Amino acid sequence: MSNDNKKEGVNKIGINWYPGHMAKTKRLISEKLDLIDVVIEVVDARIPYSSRIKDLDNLVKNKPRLIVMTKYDLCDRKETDKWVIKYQNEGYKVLTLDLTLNTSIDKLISKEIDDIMTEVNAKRAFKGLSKNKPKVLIVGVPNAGKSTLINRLVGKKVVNVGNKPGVTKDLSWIRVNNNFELLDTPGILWPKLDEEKVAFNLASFTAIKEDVLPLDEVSTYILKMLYKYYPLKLKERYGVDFIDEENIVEVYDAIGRKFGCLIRGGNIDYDKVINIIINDIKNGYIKGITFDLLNN
Ligand SMILES: Nc1nc2c(ncn2[C@@H]2O[C@H](COP(=O)(O)OP(=O)(O)OP(=O)(O)O)[C@@H](O)[C@H]2O)c(=O)[nH]1
Ligand SMILES: [Mg+2]
Repeated sequence: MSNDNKKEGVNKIGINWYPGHMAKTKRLISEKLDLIDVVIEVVDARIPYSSRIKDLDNLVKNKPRLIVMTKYDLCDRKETDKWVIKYQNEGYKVLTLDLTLNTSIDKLISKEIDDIMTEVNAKRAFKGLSKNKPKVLIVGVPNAGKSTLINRLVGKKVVNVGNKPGVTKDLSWIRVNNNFELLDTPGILWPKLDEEKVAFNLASFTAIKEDVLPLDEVSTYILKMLYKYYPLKLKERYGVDFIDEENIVEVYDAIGRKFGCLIRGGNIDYDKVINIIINDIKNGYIKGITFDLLNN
């Protein structure tokens, strides 16, 4: 947790977070783009800005787009809803979803796709072309919930899901009730990371592989964000009610003692403390949080 480590950690995120297979996924998506009628951009409702792929317009051009915010059950709805309104004002269609619920989201999505296709088909008819069965591209950062969304739409497990980035490795077509076809894709990020906050937000919500992350930096970031925006949750979970640059080691010590993370000699096992904090966020034990706050 030294300052040197901090600098190195930020660099590490910058260097390692865009593995070659993401470039390949983008190339494959580009090749298939002519077939696509609608793009569903899957966004994590807890980071409604940071989890939007920054160069997506270059990739999917002007294809009609629907933004689906997953994990609505885990976010701070008051804050996330501000982003929904912002994106709607920018002209996007936006849906917020809790994919753990047993509601029939296929009707919701079908309706949005039908709306978009009415326009698409009108243009096709004008050109003398027949109606299309919609082909829908699902894109998003790693771990956003793309494959979960597809399984929910189909009504059974047709693609693998998992609470870590990089679960989907290939592009695959899936048919939904004869209504439309979906293209599941591996999560993608963008090559140049110029916003440090975005990197830490993506890291906090497991869009970046753990083995390339400075985990102590990520857990400290999480603690500071909780202190700044959700102090009651910080207090409730960790018994901590104040954090600044000076007392951060004491904070880790206090959390370590609270959770019994001790090594021989009564010293604190910092790796364990870091794991607890990261897993609390990863597994959604701390709910009602959004780390992108408009006007902040
Ligand atoms: N609580 C909650 N968990 C969700 C929701 N949607 C997805 N998840 C969880 O998020 C994790 C990632 O889901 P995936 O569908 O595998 O994500 P993905 O975007 O396909 O990830 P990659 O294929 O790795 O890019 C899984 O543990 C899901 O159970 C949601 O609305 N609420
Ligand atoms: Mg997937």
